[in-house]
Amino acid sequence: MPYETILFEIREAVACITLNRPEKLNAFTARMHEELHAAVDEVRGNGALRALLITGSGRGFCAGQDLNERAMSGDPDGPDVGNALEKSYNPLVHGLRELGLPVICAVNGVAAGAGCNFALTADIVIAARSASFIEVFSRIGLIPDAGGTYALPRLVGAARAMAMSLLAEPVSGEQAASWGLIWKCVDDDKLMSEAHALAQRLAGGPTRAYGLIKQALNASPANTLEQQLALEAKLQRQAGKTADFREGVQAFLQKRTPVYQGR
Ligand code: LHQ
Repeated sequence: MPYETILFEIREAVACITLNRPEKLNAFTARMHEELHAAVDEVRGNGALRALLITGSGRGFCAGQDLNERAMSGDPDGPDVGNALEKSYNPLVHGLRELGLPVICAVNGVAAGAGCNFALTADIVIAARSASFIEVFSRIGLIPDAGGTYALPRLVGAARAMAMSLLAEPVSGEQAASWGLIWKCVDDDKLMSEAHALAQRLAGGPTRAYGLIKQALNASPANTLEQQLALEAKLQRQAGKTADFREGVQAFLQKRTPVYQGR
């Protein structure tokens, strides 16, 4: 599909998706959802890819749902927002969480509403110092969606999750990093070089183990210790059968840097 609202590039083993409606702070439209869906499918289907980097063009990362879309205002009884979530947002969140390779999000500016929670779906989030995270939903009478009510209390604890959601105040990149909402915050002019370096580094790693690490950590909050130990045994059994594990051990014993193939 020709992309109009995103840019999709492949550099070596790294795919990069750039949300690209800068004049509207990259707000989501139905078209952008279709394109994101297609791009994530493309990443999933391309066995040569080993990391995905997501960012936004212009001064914002993503301002959430485009509130000008006709579907948002057509029905006098109010739109079926749940439908938009079920059809577009929820599959996007699932798709990224379940990708078997690391997803890095470089938050270059404001990340608001579903744009904030979309960013938090990534495995590693790195933000520019001038970026901000806003659970903006309550300003317009909605609740955090796109996985926000799942991610927030797990990342920053109940007190901060609740205040972020009720007050809808911007949280700066620096604050977000110090709270553990994201991995780290860097100077604006370093954001993209750091994010690309991180993506390249991860693309040279043991991709299958990374996918299994994601599965284990993402399952953890809902599991008992017993369930999690059983899951670790199951996933570690798979990791132990990979060529990358053999290479990792050999490289260690031979005192050299491992060369991982992602297999
Ligand atoms: C926008 C938007 C936007 C359209 C900036 N839409 N144009 C899911 C399922 C279905 C339905 C509902 O929702 C959801 C989930 C959600 O995401 S709900 C939350 C929706 N998002 C918002 O409520 C955020 C609205 N935006 C803002 O509050 C501000 O723009 C923020 C705080 C993000 C940034 O403020 P500023 O830096 O002052 O920028 P700005 O407001 O001047 O925006 C720049 C332009 O972008 C402007 O257009 P214009 O033509 O006037 O220059 C805005 O209208 C446009 N824009 N967000 N969501």
